Amino acid sequence: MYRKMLSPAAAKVFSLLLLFISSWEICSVKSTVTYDRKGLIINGQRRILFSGSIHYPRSTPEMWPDLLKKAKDGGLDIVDTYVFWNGHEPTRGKFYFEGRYDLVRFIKLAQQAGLYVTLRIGPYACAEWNFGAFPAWLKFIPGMEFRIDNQPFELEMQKWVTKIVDMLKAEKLFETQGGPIILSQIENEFELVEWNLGDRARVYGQWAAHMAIGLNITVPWIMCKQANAPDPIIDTCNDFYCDWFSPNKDYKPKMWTENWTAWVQQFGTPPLYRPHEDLAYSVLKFIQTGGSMNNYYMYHGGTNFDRTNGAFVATSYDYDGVIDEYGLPSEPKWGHLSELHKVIKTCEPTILNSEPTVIPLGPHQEARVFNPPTGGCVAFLSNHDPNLPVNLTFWNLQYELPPWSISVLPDCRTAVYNSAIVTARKTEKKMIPFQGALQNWESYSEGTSSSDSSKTFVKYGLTEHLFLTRDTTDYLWYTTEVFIDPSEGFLYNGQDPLLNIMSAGHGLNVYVNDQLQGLHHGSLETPQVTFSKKVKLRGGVNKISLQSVAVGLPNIGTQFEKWNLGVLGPVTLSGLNEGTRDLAKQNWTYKIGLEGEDLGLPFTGGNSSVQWVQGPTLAKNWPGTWYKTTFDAPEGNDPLALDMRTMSKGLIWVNGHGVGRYWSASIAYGNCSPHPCYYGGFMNNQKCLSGCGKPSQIWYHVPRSWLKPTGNLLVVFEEWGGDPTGISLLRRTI
Ligand SMILES: *[C@@H]1O[C@H](CO)[C@@H](O)[C@H](O)[C@H]1NC(C)=O
Ligand SMILES: *[C@@H]1O[C@H](CO)[C@@H](O)[C@H](O)[C@H]1NC(C)=O
Ligand SMILES: *[C@@H]1O[C@H](CO)[C@@H](O)[C@H](O)[C@H]1NC(C)=O
Ligand SMILES: *[C@@H]1O[C@H](CO)[C@@H](O)[C@H](O)[C@H]1NC(C)=O
Ligand SMILES: CC(=O)N[C@H]1CO[C@H](CO)[C@@H](O)[C@@H]1O
Repeated sequence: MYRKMLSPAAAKVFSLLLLFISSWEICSVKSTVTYDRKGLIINGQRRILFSGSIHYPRSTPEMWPDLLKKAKDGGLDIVDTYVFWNGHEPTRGKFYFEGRYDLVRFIKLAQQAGLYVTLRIGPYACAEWNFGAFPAWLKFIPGMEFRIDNQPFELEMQKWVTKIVDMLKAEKLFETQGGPIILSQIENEFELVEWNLGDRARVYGQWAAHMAIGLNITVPWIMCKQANAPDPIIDTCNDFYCDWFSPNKDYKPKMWTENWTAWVQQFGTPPLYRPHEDLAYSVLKFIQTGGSMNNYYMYHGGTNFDRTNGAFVATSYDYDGVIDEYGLPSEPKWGHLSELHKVIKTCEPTILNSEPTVIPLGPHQEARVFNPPTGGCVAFLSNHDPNLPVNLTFWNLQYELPPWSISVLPDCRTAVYNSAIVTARKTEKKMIPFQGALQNWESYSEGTSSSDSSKTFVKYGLTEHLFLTRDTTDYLWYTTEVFIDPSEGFLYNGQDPLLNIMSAGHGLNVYVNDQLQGLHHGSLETPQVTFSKKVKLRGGVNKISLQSVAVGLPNIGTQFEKWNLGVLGPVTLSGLNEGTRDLAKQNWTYKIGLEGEDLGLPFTGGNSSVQWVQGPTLAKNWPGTWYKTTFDAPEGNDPLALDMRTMSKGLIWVNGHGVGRYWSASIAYGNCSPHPCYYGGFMNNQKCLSGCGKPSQIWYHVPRSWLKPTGNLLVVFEEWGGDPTGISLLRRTI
């Protein structure tokens, strides 16, 4: 836990602050964003600000205006987003700012909705996003080390951050230019890396801060979870509760950049919930202890479309957000927090113009009273007891408080809001099938080795997966030949030889002479895959084919860019007459990606030369199979989803748009046992876990804007084997 620092010499602080403010004033006479210990000061006015995270690529531009309006209507002042470098520069020097990656459009729409913007440029985003938002090519620049004092990294980072800042300045998007951006973040939760890596990390952290300051963005920079953020950067808190937090200087405001509305879901964990009562309690506790900016992470979580999820992260990024994945308000969460925001707004000047007096009212109960000489009186009554309700007497009046709750008295007499008393109406959401399962499926089966394709190449030994794919696909084939002298006989004392394979992750599908030997995968905790099985070989040439599979790149950890993927060995065949043969020491034939990807199946379904089959010959429960069909859009505007529970694992495209990775095989069922709830007063699994022992995710969001009225092309690649005739289209309704 952070301990408040003693304030340094007041004179020094004051002159620093003056310097900071005056440098803004050179740029713009009228609009300013400054701060003091009580809060941000926007155009001269000190504010309590409510903020919510909405990551632009996790929804579609067509959804943005409605999401932003719902955020504004819900009482938010700010929308907060990361900038996703690998979405914008998938190939070095080739930039993409269209569609879901149209950052400027998103920021302008936020302004039109009446919201400010916090832009977390990073460029490290974490965010359960593929590779923490670093482009895969970055890793392969010679001498590269991420997020540490390393010249190649610092050069690329500075180039990128400068490009973004220049773009936003050119569009006049900073508040001081008349735009909505009031805060910008450099780096992201770096403190942890510093503790792990020491001096070189510390040097880089300070370099990043000073590089950012040098960009003259004219609004404050923040660094979350960075107690040593150099002045004038504001260090901010990320946690389930942040009332304990103090910034590193007493003239900086107390701000909470990530108030987790729940927690991320992986393939293999159940959906996680955070009770809205607890969320509201945490926000009030923060504000009554001097907090002035709170950001819900996530306000709208959305979807990890395409292949944008971090390693093993589910495609739904719902996050139990205030607005659900499909863009519908999660009630009563949305309503309960809207009321909180409204009440606090009525108290804003009173809270900002005074320090609270703390009046103990019991062992776990207290009042905090804001009563400035300028007038007004606001009281917060707290019952921090997690289990027992209480009656409190405060200034001669009685108040009943539920356990783990805070009441707001905007006139110090009338309790108009309590964090645990929910008056907003709960709404049930339904998924309604549209015309039952989809019909008229056709199938196309992939080959079972690299030799089935023309786009192969030979290399001696085993090569790292990402080095070859550069993350342009999840799949990489490794194929080699094993010659067994027929004259020796090949029964080896009546025993088949043992094939041993180690893969660094994430998935490994093994074929010997085109016969499937096993479909294996790791997990977030243990991405490595081990295969060890006796296999039947024949006299002469045998073919061993390994399909290595990525399930998103890691987004967190110390130097995660150094983590490898794919079959790196050992690969051995033991129990031969000669003993053990080391297959790592011979030629391998490689093939990047799937044959179906080369044929353009995801985008067009392929041309007339692709031999799709249908009817009784439709392949079912067969690994490495492509499926396609067409469907008409259901009438109306309800959000849509595909129900994938009869399938196992793979990828989905609709009209060429990547719906995402799906994984509904039993191995990706919600395993609740290692996931206790840790939400303060709600140490209770009933409150935040559901769906244990069911697939982590069965519904996959298909944005309306991707559809035409009729003839929409749905393509699915099934890696393990499934039955497409069970796939159905659903409407989500309230
Ligand atoms: C930022 O401002 C300083 C001081 O005015 C100036 O020297 C520097 O060139 C500016 N940098 C940028 C990127 O505008
Ligand atoms: C609080 O007081 C009311 C009215 O006197 C009573 O009905 C209620 O049971 C009391 N609650 C608690 C927790 O003591
Ligand atoms: C391995 O591959 C290289 C390059 O294709 C080739 O020159 C060499 O002859 C191969 N070695 C064997 C043992 O097949
Ligand atoms: C179909 O596509 C393949 C691969 O892209 C190409 O080689 C072939 O010429 C195409 N055939 C027709 C009939 O367009
Ligand atoms: C900055 C950062 O890494 N934030 C992460 C904090 O944890 C949440 C919860 O998983 C992530 O979503 C954030 O990206």
